[in-house]
Amino acid sequence: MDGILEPIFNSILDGNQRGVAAGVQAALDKGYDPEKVLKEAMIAAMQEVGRLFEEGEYFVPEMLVAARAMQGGLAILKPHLIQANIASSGKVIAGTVKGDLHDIGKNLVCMMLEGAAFEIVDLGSDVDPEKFVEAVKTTGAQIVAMSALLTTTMPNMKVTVEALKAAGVRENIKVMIGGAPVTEAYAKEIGADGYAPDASKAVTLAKSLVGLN
Ligand code: B1M
Repeated sequence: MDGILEPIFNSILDGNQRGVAAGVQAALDKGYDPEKVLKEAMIAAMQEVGRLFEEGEYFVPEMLVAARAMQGGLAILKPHLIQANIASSGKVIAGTVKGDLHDIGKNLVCMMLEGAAFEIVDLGSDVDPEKFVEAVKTTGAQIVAMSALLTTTMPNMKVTVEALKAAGVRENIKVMIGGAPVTEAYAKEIGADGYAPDASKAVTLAKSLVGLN
């Protein structure tokens, strides 16, 4: 990692929100590609935070301040990841499933979808299946996009698909899912319409689900 990306990486590990913001701004000022900054410094740092947590060197508070520092950097990066588009590609209801508070990946997916001219109805994190159902009934969206980061909350994706079926709205909507523990096989198993491993592939998938490519 070079001398521009490394301070961003280290500031996330230290939970230093100002350091991340300053580092991201410095990288942009130097003409760095925003996606490179995102992937090579910021997402890489969150992976390292996860590794340190697994090894017992970091605890929940450290994960939390790292996440806050990451969100601070994302706010600066956002306008650079979103390009101006004219026609709407469609509407997406997004949320992290019930019981799960991890929202950084979901927020990134929303940002990239916005950049591809999708309108986003962001339900936030820890979203009840009934809330997804209600949003499908009231927003006229074409896609439900669910995120989960915990193996223990992944089953709530299935519960949500079942709730959509029980409410009689499953046929009206495409369901896409993602998040670190989620797989293509799991998407098939629960009857989702698609899985994407990262935010840029989520855009390709969403476009294909609404017939745009
Ligand atoms: Co938590 N946490 N956490 N955590 N946390 C993980 C997920 C963990 C892997 C860490 C570890 O052990 N290595 C582990 C899960 C283990 C498991 O289930 N297999 C874990 C744990 C155990 C926990 C707690 C249970 C800890 C505890 O309390 N003892 C607890 C649970 C709380 C809860 O949710 N109920 C907990 C809490 C937290 C914080 C609140 C402190 C904080 C989250 C803050 C926040 O999000 N606002 C946090 C964090 C920061 C992490 C790690 C370190 C980083 C997650 C992250 O933001 N990554 C994480 C370790 C890791 O992921 N390696 C960890 C960056 C983000 C850009 O990546 O979210 O994967 P990601 O999103 C990617 C793709 O997955 C994909 O695109 C994104 C960008 O490319 N994607 C989609 C995501 N959603 C998608 C949807 C799509 C398509 C693609 O379509 C709809």
